[in-house]
Amino acid sequence: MLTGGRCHACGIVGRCKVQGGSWPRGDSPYPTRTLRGVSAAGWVHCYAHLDMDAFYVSVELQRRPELRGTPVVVAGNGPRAVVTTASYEAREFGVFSATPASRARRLCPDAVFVAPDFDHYRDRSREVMAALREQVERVEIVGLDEAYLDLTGFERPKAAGRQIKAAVTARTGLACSIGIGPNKLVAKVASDADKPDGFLALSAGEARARFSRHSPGLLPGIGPKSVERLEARGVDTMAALGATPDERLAGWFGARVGPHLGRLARFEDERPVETERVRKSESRETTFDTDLRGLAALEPVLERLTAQLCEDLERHGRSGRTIGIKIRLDDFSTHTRARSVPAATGALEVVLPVARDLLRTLDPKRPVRLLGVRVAGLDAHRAGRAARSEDGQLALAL
Ligand code: TTP
Ligand code: MG
Repeated sequence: MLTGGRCHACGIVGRCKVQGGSWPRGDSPYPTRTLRGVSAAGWVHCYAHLDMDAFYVSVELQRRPELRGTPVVVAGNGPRAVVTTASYEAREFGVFSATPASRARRLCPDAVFVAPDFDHYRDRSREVMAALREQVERVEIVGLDEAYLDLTGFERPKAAGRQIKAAVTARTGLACSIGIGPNKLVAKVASDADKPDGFLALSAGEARARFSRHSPGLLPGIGPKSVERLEARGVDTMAALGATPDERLAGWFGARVGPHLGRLARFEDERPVETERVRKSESRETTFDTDLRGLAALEPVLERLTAQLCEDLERHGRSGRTIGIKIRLDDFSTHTRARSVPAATGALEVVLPVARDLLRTLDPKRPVRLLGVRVAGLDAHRAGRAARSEDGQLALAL
Protein backbone atom coordinates (compact mmCIF):
# COMPACT_ATOMS: atom_id res chain seq x y z
CA MET A 1 0.00 0.00 0.00
CA LEU A 2 1.50 3.26 -1.11
CA THR A 3 0.60 6.51 0.51
CA GLY A 4 2.54 9.71 0.17
CA GLY A 5 5.57 7.68 -0.88
CA ARG A 6 5.45 5.79 2.37
CA CYS A 7 4.62 2.12 2.27
CA HIS A 8 1.85 1.19 4.69
CA ALA A 9 2.98 -2.38 4.82
CA CYS A 10 6.58 -1.70 5.72
CA GLY A 11 6.30 1.94 6.76
CA ILE A 12 9.44 2.99 4.95
CA VAL A 13 9.55 5.94 2.61
CA GLY A 14 10.93 5.01 -0.77
CA ARG A 15 10.24 1.31 -0.45
CA CYS A 16 7.07 -0.59 -0.86
CA LYS A 17 5.64 -4.02 -0.61
CA VAL A 18 3.27 -4.13 -3.49
CA GLN A 19 2.84 -7.28 -5.53
CA GLY A 20 4.16 -9.40 -2.75
CA GLY A 21 7.66 -8.03 -2.59
CA SER A 22 9.59 -4.99 -1.53
CA TRP A 23 12.47 -3.39 -3.24
CA PRO A 24 14.91 -0.72 -2.23
CA ARG A 25 14.73 2.50 -4.17
CA GLY A 26 16.48 2.08 -7.50
CA ASP A 27 15.72 -1.62 -7.72
CA SER A 28 12.12 -1.14 -8.74
CA PRO A 29 11.24 -2.98 -11.93
CA TYR A 30 9.43 0.15 -13.06
CA PRO A 31 10.97 3.36 -14.37
CA THR A 32 11.78 5.76 -11.58
CA ARG A 33 12.29 8.97 -13.52
CA THR A 34 10.63 12.03 -12.16
CA LEU A 35 7.87 13.53 -14.25
CA ARG A 36 9.47 14.55 -17.50
CA GLY A 37 9.64 18.31 -17.82
CA VAL A 38 7.47 18.70 -14.77
CA SER A 39 8.50 19.55 -11.30
CA ALA A 40 5.87 17.43 -9.60
CA ALA A 41 7.44 18.41 -6.31
CA GLY A 42 6.11 21.91 -6.96
CA TRP A 43 2.55 20.70 -7.42
CA VAL A 44 0.21 21.21 -4.54
CA HIS A 45 -1.58 18.02 -5.55
CA CYS A 46 -0.85 15.12 -7.84
CA TYR A 47 -3.70 13.06 -9.17
CA ALA A 48 -3.94 10.09 -11.49
CA HIS A 49 -6.92 9.01 -13.52
CA LEU A 50 -7.25 5.39 -14.56
CA ASP A 51 -9.60 4.24 -17.30
CA MET A 52 -9.82 0.65 -18.49
CA ASP A 53 -9.34 0.10 -22.22
CA ALA A 54 -12.47 -1.02 -24.10
CA PHE A 55 -13.62 -2.38 -20.77
CA TYR A 56 -16.60 -4.61 -21.56
CA VAL A 57 -14.97 -5.94 -24.71
CA SER A 58 -11.68 -6.65 -22.93
CA VAL A 59 -13.56 -8.58 -20.28
CA GLU A 60 -15.39 -10.58 -22.94
CA LEU A 61 -12.16 -11.30 -24.79
CA GLN A 62 -10.81 -13.05 -21.72
CA ARG A 63 -13.68 -15.49 -22.06
CA ARG A 64 -13.28 -15.72 -25.82
CA PRO A 65 -9.59 -15.21 -26.55
CA GLU A 66 -9.99 -16.51 -30.09
CA LEU A 67 -11.65 -13.16 -30.90
CA ARG A 68 -8.59 -11.09 -30.01
CA GLY A 69 -7.48 -8.80 -32.81
CA THR A 70 -10.91 -8.86 -34.46
CA PRO A 71 -13.80 -6.40 -34.42
CA VAL A 72 -15.94 -7.20 -31.38
CA VAL A 73 -18.94 -5.23 -30.23
CA VAL A 74 -20.84 -5.52 -26.95
CA ALA A 75 -24.43 -4.52 -27.64
CA GLY A 76 -27.95 -5.60 -26.82
CA ASN A 77 -30.28 -7.22 -29.28
CA GLY A 78 -33.38 -5.08 -29.37
CA PRO A 79 -34.22 -2.74 -32.23
CA ARG A 80 -33.14 0.22 -30.13
CA ALA A 81 -30.01 -1.35 -28.70
CA VAL A 82 -26.84 0.72 -28.84
CA VAL A 83 -23.22 -0.29 -28.70
CA THR A 84 -21.85 -0.16 -25.17
CA THR A 85 -18.28 -0.97 -26.16
CA ALA A 86 -16.50 -1.56 -29.44
CA SER A 87 -13.06 -3.15 -29.68
CA TYR A 88 -10.41 -0.88 -31.13
CA GLU A 89 -10.56 -3.00 -34.30
CA ALA A 90 -14.30 -2.27 -34.60
CA ARG A 91 -13.67 1.45 -33.96
CA GLU A 92 -11.70 1.52 -37.23
CA PHE A 93 -15.03 0.92 -38.95
CA GLY A 94 -16.64 3.88 -37.24
CA VAL A 95 -18.35 1.84 -34.51
CA PHE A 96 -18.19 3.47 -31.07
CA SER A 97 -20.04 3.54 -27.75
CA ALA A 98 -23.62 4.72 -28.33
CA THR A 99 -23.63 3.83 -32.06
CA PRO A 100 -27.01 2.19 -32.71
CA ALA A 101 -26.40 -1.57 -32.93
CA SER A 102 -28.23 -1.74 -36.26
CA ARG A 103 -25.88 0.86 -37.72
CA ALA A 104 -22.88 -0.96 -36.23
CA ARG A 105 -23.95 -4.13 -38.06
CA ARG A 106 -24.05 -2.21 -41.33
CA LEU A 107 -20.73 -0.48 -40.75
CA CYS A 108 -18.95 -3.64 -39.70
CA PRO A 109 -20.84 -6.74 -40.80
CA ASP A 110 -17.94 -8.99 -39.84
CA ALA A 111 -17.88 -7.87 -36.22
CA VAL A 112 -18.81 -10.41 -33.58
CA PHE A 113 -21.68 -9.07 -31.47
CA VAL A 114 -21.71 -10.10 -27.82
CA ALA A 115 -24.68 -9.51 -25.50
CA PRO A 116 -23.78 -7.50 -22.39
CA ASP A 117 -23.34 -9.32 -19.09
CA PHE A 118 -23.45 -6.52 -16.56
CA ASP A 119 -23.19 -8.68 -13.46
CA HIS A 120 -19.91 -10.01 -14.77
CA TYR A 121 -18.62 -6.52 -15.64
CA ARG A 122 -19.48 -5.36 -12.15
CA ASP A 123 -17.55 -8.26 -10.64
CA ARG A 124 -14.55 -7.50 -12.81
CA SER A 125 -14.82 -3.82 -11.94
CA ARG A 126 -14.64 -4.70 -8.24
CA GLU A 127 -11.44 -6.60 -8.94
CA VAL A 128 -9.93 -3.57 -10.67
CA MET A 129 -10.89 -1.27 -7.82
CA ALA A 130 -9.56 -3.72 -5.23
CA ALA A 131 -6.23 -3.74 -7.08
CA LEU A 132 -6.18 0.06 -6.92
CA ARG A 133 -7.02 0.14 -3.24
CA GLU A 134 -4.15 -2.23 -2.54
CA GLN A 135 -1.85 0.30 -4.12
CA VAL A 136 -3.17 3.67 -3.07
CA GLU A 137 -5.02 4.82 -0.02
CA ARG A 138 -7.14 7.52 -1.60
CA VAL A 139 -9.21 6.17 -4.49
CA GLU A 140 -12.35 7.76 -5.94
CA ILE A 141 -14.34 5.36 -8.07
CA VAL A 142 -16.25 7.28 -10.72
CA GLY A 143 -17.63 4.50 -12.87
CA LEU A 144 -17.31 0.81 -13.55
CA ASP A 145 -14.05 1.34 -15.36
CA GLU A 146 -12.57 4.56 -14.07
CA ALA A 147 -11.14 6.00 -10.89
CA TYR A 148 -9.12 8.92 -9.63
CA LEU A 149 -6.15 8.27 -7.38
CA ASP A 150 -4.58 10.79 -5.06
CA LEU A 151 -0.83 10.61 -5.48
CA THR A 152 -0.21 13.84 -3.57
CA GLY A 153 2.96 13.55 -1.55
CA PHE A 154 4.35 10.65 -3.55
CA GLU A 155 8.02 11.20 -4.10
CA ARG A 156 7.90 9.71 -7.58
CA PRO A 157 4.32 9.87 -8.77
CA LYS A 158 5.10 8.75 -12.27
CA ALA A 159 6.86 5.64 -11.03
CA ALA A 160 3.92 5.00 -8.71
CA GLY A 161 1.55 5.42 -11.64
CA ARG A 162 3.42 2.87 -13.70
CA GLN A 163 3.44 0.52 -10.77
CA ILE A 164 -0.30 0.90 -10.32
CA LYS A 165 -0.90 0.30 -14.00
CA ALA A 166 1.19 -2.86 -13.91
CA ALA A 167 -0.55 -4.06 -10.75
CA VAL A 168 -4.02 -3.66 -12.28
CA THR A 169 -2.99 -5.65 -15.33
CA ALA A 170 -1.18 -8.26 -13.23
CA ARG A 171 -4.26 -8.82 -11.11
CA THR A 172 -6.97 -8.66 -13.75
CA GLY A 173 -5.23 -9.39 -17.05
CA LEU A 174 -6.89 -6.23 -18.39
CA ALA A 175 -5.21 -3.24 -19.99
CA CYS A 176 -5.76 0.28 -18.76
CA SER A 177 -4.63 3.82 -19.41
CA ILE A 178 -3.37 6.22 -16.78
CA GLY A 179 -3.06 9.98 -16.86
CA ILE A 180 -1.23 12.00 -14.23
CA GLY A 181 -1.55 15.69 -13.54
CA PRO A 182 -1.76 18.42 -10.92
CA ASN A 183 -5.54 18.21 -10.95
CA LYS A 184 -8.30 15.78 -11.87
CA LEU A 185 -9.06 17.45 -15.18
CA VAL A 186 -5.50 17.19 -16.48
CA ALA A 187 -5.29 13.59 -15.26
CA LYS A 188 -8.58 12.66 -16.93
CA VAL A 189 -7.74 14.22 -20.29
CA ALA A 190 -4.24 12.73 -20.15
CA SER A 191 -5.58 9.22 -19.52
CA ASP A 192 -7.78 9.54 -22.59
CA ALA A 193 -5.14 11.08 -24.84
CA ASP A 194 -2.79 8.13 -24.95
CA LYS A 195 -5.26 5.22 -25.17
CA PRO A 196 -5.05 2.23 -25.37
CA ASP A 197 -2.38 1.10 -22.92
CA GLY A 198 -1.66 4.77 -22.31
CA PHE A 199 0.54 6.45 -19.78
CA LEU A 200 0.85 10.21 -19.87
CA ALA A 201 1.86 12.75 -17.25
CA LEU A 202 1.30 16.43 -17.95
CA SER A 203 1.48 19.70 -16.07
CA ALA A 204 -1.42 22.10 -16.64
CA GLY A 205 0.83 24.18 -18.90
CA GLU A 206 1.78 21.14 -20.95
CA ALA A 207 -1.88 20.17 -21.24
CA ARG A 208 -2.74 23.68 -22.45
CA ALA A 209 0.02 23.54 -25.06
CA ARG A 210 -0.70 20.00 -26.19
CA PHE A 211 -4.43 20.45 -26.66
CA SER A 212 -4.47 24.13 -27.68
CA ARG A 213 -5.72 23.39 -31.20
CA HIS A 214 -8.20 20.72 -30.18
CA SER A 215 -11.91 21.35 -30.04
CA PRO A 216 -13.27 22.26 -26.60
CA GLY A 217 -15.38 19.11 -27.02
CA LEU A 218 -12.33 17.21 -25.84
CA LEU A 219 -13.10 18.31 -22.30
CA PRO A 220 -15.42 16.33 -20.07
CA GLY A 221 -18.34 18.63 -19.35
CA ILE A 222 -18.34 20.34 -22.75
CA GLY A 223 -20.86 18.49 -24.89
CA PRO A 224 -21.76 18.80 -28.57
CA LYS A 225 -24.35 21.51 -27.92
CA SER A 226 -21.87 23.75 -26.12
CA VAL A 227 -19.32 23.08 -28.85
CA GLU A 228 -21.86 24.18 -31.44
CA ARG A 229 -22.67 27.35 -29.53
CA LEU A 230 -18.99 28.16 -29.12
CA GLU A 231 -18.24 27.52 -32.77
CA ALA A 232 -21.10 29.78 -33.80
CA ARG A 233 -19.24 32.55 -31.95
CA GLY A 234 -15.93 31.75 -33.56
CA VAL A 235 -14.47 29.85 -30.59
CA ASP A 236 -13.42 26.50 -31.98
CA THR A 237 -10.23 25.65 -30.10
CA MET A 238 -9.24 25.15 -26.50
CA ALA A 239 -6.78 28.04 -26.82
CA ALA A 240 -9.52 30.36 -28.07
CA LEU A 241 -11.88 29.32 -25.29
CA GLY A 242 -9.19 29.70 -22.63
CA ALA A 243 -8.43 33.20 -23.90
CA THR A 244 -12.04 34.38 -24.06
CA PRO A 245 -12.73 36.89 -21.27
CA ASP A 246 -14.99 35.67 -18.48
CA GLU A 247 -17.47 38.49 -19.08
CA ARG A 248 -17.98 37.42 -22.65
CA LEU A 249 -18.41 33.77 -21.68
CA ALA A 250 -20.81 34.82 -18.93
CA GLY A 251 -22.84 36.74 -21.51
CA TRP A 252 -23.06 33.64 -23.70
CA PHE A 253 -23.56 30.89 -21.15
CA GLY A 254 -24.54 32.61 -17.91
CA ALA A 255 -22.50 33.87 -14.97
CA ARG A 256 -21.77 30.44 -13.54
CA VAL A 257 -21.33 28.18 -16.56
CA GLY A 258 -19.53 30.64 -18.87
CA PRO A 259 -16.43 31.36 -16.77
CA HIS A 260 -16.39 27.68 -15.78
CA LEU A 261 -15.91 26.70 -19.44
CA GLY A 262 -12.97 29.10 -19.68
CA ARG A 263 -11.39 27.57 -16.60
CA LEU A 264 -11.80 24.09 -18.04
CA ALA A 265 -10.03 25.14 -21.25
CA ARG A 266 -7.14 26.48 -19.15
CA PHE A 267 -7.06 23.18 -17.26
CA GLU A 268 -7.88 24.87 -13.98
CA ASP A 269 -9.64 22.51 -11.62
CA GLU A 270 -9.70 22.43 -7.85
CA ARG A 271 -11.88 19.41 -7.18
CA PRO A 272 -10.43 17.10 -4.53
CA VAL A 273 -10.38 13.33 -4.79
CA GLU A 274 -13.41 12.17 -2.84
CA THR A 275 -12.70 8.77 -1.45
CA GLU A 276 -15.99 7.91 0.18
CA ARG A 277 -18.32 8.44 -2.71
CA VAL A 278 -21.69 7.57 -1.34
CA ARG A 279 -24.37 6.58 -3.78
CA LYS A 280 -27.33 8.62 -2.67
CA SER A 281 -29.87 6.95 -4.88
CA GLU A 282 -30.43 3.63 -6.56
CA SER A 283 -32.50 3.25 -9.68
CA ARG A 284 -33.72 0.89 -12.34
CA GLU A 285 -34.91 1.93 -15.73
CA THR A 286 -35.69 0.41 -19.06
CA THR A 287 -36.10 1.65 -22.61
CA PHE A 288 -38.82 -0.17 -24.52
CA ASP A 289 -38.22 -1.80 -27.87
CA THR A 290 -41.47 -0.23 -28.99
CA ASP A 291 -43.15 2.62 -27.14
CA LEU A 292 -45.78 1.68 -24.57
CA ARG A 293 -49.07 3.51 -24.30
CA GLY A 294 -51.31 3.80 -21.25
CA LEU A 295 -51.16 2.81 -17.59
CA ALA A 296 -52.28 -0.75 -18.21
CA ALA A 297 -49.16 -1.40 -20.24
CA LEU A 298 -46.81 0.61 -18.03
CA GLU A 299 -47.81 -0.63 -14.59
CA PRO A 300 -46.57 -4.23 -14.97
CA VAL A 301 -43.18 -2.86 -16.08
CA LEU A 302 -43.10 -0.51 -13.13
CA GLU A 303 -43.85 -3.44 -10.83
CA ARG A 304 -41.04 -5.49 -12.29
CA LEU A 305 -38.49 -2.67 -12.08
CA THR A 306 -39.53 -1.79 -8.54
CA ALA A 307 -39.27 -5.43 -7.46
CA GLN A 308 -35.74 -5.58 -8.86
CA LEU A 309 -34.81 -2.30 -7.22
CA CYS A 310 -36.16 -3.28 -3.81
CA GLU A 311 -34.51 -6.67 -3.96
CA ASP A 312 -31.21 -4.93 -4.58
CA LEU A 313 -31.77 -2.39 -1.80
CA GLU A 314 -32.70 -5.07 0.68
CA ARG A 315 -29.76 -7.24 -0.27
CA HIS A 316 -27.45 -4.33 0.47
CA GLY A 317 -29.33 -3.26 3.57
CA ARG A 318 -30.07 0.15 2.15
CA SER A 319 -33.12 2.35 2.49
CA GLY A 320 -34.18 5.84 1.52
CA ARG A 321 -37.01 8.24 2.04
CA THR A 322 -37.64 9.59 -1.43
CA ILE A 323 -39.35 7.48 -4.06
CA GLY A 324 -39.34 8.71 -7.62
CA ILE A 325 -40.33 7.72 -11.12
CA LYS A 326 -39.12 8.90 -14.49
CA ILE A 327 -40.65 8.59 -17.91
CA ARG A 328 -39.37 9.64 -21.30
CA LEU A 329 -41.98 10.20 -23.97
CA ASP A 330 -41.73 9.56 -27.69
CA ASP A 331 -40.82 13.23 -28.19
CA PHE A 332 -37.83 12.63 -25.88
CA SER A 333 -39.20 14.91 -23.17
CA THR A 334 -38.39 13.54 -19.73
CA HIS A 335 -40.73 13.82 -16.76
CA THR A 336 -40.04 12.94 -13.15
CA ARG A 337 -42.18 12.79 -10.04
CA ALA A 338 -41.04 12.08 -6.49
CA ARG A 339 -42.53 11.81 -3.04
CA SER A 340 -40.93 11.40 0.37
CA VAL A 341 -42.23 8.93 2.91
CA PRO A 342 -41.95 9.40 6.70
CA ALA A 343 -39.41 6.63 7.28
CA ALA A 344 -36.54 5.35 5.14
CA THR A 345 -37.47 2.18 3.31
CA GLY A 346 -36.31 -0.28 0.71
CA ALA A 347 -39.38 -2.48 1.08
CA LEU A 348 -41.42 -3.35 -1.98
CA GLU A 349 -44.70 -3.06 -0.09
CA VAL A 350 -43.92 0.59 0.67
CA VAL A 351 -42.08 1.63 -2.50
CA LEU A 352 -44.41 0.07 -5.06
CA PRO A 353 -47.68 1.73 -3.99
CA VAL A 354 -45.98 5.14 -3.96
CA ALA A 355 -44.32 4.55 -7.36
CA ARG A 356 -47.62 3.33 -8.81
CA ASP A 357 -49.45 6.34 -7.44
CA LEU A 358 -46.86 8.70 -8.92
CA LEU A 359 -47.25 7.01 -12.30
CA ARG A 360 -51.03 7.24 -12.12
CA THR A 361 -50.81 10.94 -11.25
CA LEU A 362 -48.45 11.54 -14.14
CA ASP A 363 -50.65 9.44 -16.45
CA PRO A 364 -48.71 10.05 -19.67
CA LYS A 365 -50.95 10.66 -22.64
CA ARG A 366 -48.22 10.18 -25.23
CA PRO A 367 -46.38 6.94 -26.02
CA VAL A 368 -43.64 6.20 -23.48
CA ARG A 369 -40.08 5.29 -24.50
CA LEU A 370 -38.51 4.80 -21.11
CA LEU A 371 -39.70 4.11 -17.60
CA GLY A 372 -37.61 4.27 -14.44
CA VAL A 373 -38.01 4.09 -10.69
CA ARG A 374 -35.68 5.14 -7.93
CA VAL A 375 -35.24 5.42 -4.21
CA ALA A 376 -33.19 8.44 -3.13
CA GLY A 377 -31.90 9.95 0.07
CA LEU A 378 -30.23 6.66 0.84
CA ASP A 379 -28.54 6.23 4.16
CA ALA A 380 -24.73 6.28 4.18
CA HIS A 381 -23.25 3.17 2.72
CA ARG A 382 -20.33 2.63 0.45
CA ALA A 383 -20.85 2.97 -3.26
CA GLY A 384 -19.62 0.29 -5.61
CA ARG A 385 -22.52 -0.59 -7.80
CA ALA A 386 -23.57 1.24 -10.87
CA ALA A 387 -27.31 1.52 -11.30
CA ARG A 388 -28.39 -1.20 -13.63
CA SER A 389 -30.39 -0.58 -16.70
CA GLU A 390 -31.94 -3.26 -18.76
CA ASP A 391 -31.23 -1.85 -22.15
CA GLY A 392 -27.50 -2.18 -22.21
CA GLN A 393 -26.62 1.26 -20.93
CA LEU A 394 -25.14 2.38 -17.71
CA ALA A 395 -28.22 3.85 -16.11
CA LEU A 396 -28.25 7.61 -15.91
CA ALA A 397 -29.23 9.18 -12.64
CA LEU A 398 -32.94 9.70 -12.59
P1 TTP B 1 -15.51 4.09 -21.61
O1 TTP B 1 -14.34 4.13 -20.68
O2 TTP B 1 -16.05 5.38 -22.13
O3 TTP B 1 -15.16 3.21 -22.88
P2 TTP B 1 -14.33 1.89 -23.03
O4 TTP B 1 -13.72 1.47 -21.74
O5 TTP B 1 -15.19 0.89 -23.70
O6 TTP B 1 -13.22 2.29 -24.07
P3 TTP B 1 -11.96 3.23 -23.88
O7 TTP B 1 -11.97 3.70 -22.45
O8 TTP B 1 -10.80 2.34 -24.18
O9 TTP B 1 -12.13 4.32 -24.86
O10 TTP B 1 -16.70 3.30 -20.93
C1 TTP B 1 -16.47 2.22 -20.05
C2 TTP B 1 -17.55 1.19 -20.17
O11 TTP B 1 -18.80 1.78 -19.89
C3 TTP B 1 -17.64 0.63 -21.57
O12 TTP B 1 -16.84 -0.52 -21.75
C4 TTP B 1 -19.10 0.35 -21.73
C5 TTP B 1 -19.79 1.25 -20.75
N1 TTP B 1 -20.51 2.31 -21.48
C6 TTP B 1 -21.88 2.17 -21.69
O13 TTP B 1 -22.48 1.18 -21.27
N2 TTP B 1 -22.54 3.15 -22.37
C7 TTP B 1 -21.91 4.26 -22.86
O14 TTP B 1 -22.53 5.12 -23.49
C8 TTP B 1 -20.48 4.39 -22.64
C9 TTP B 1 -19.72 5.58 -23.17
C10 TTP B 1 -19.84 3.40 -21.95
MG1 MG C 1 -12.68 2.86 -20.59
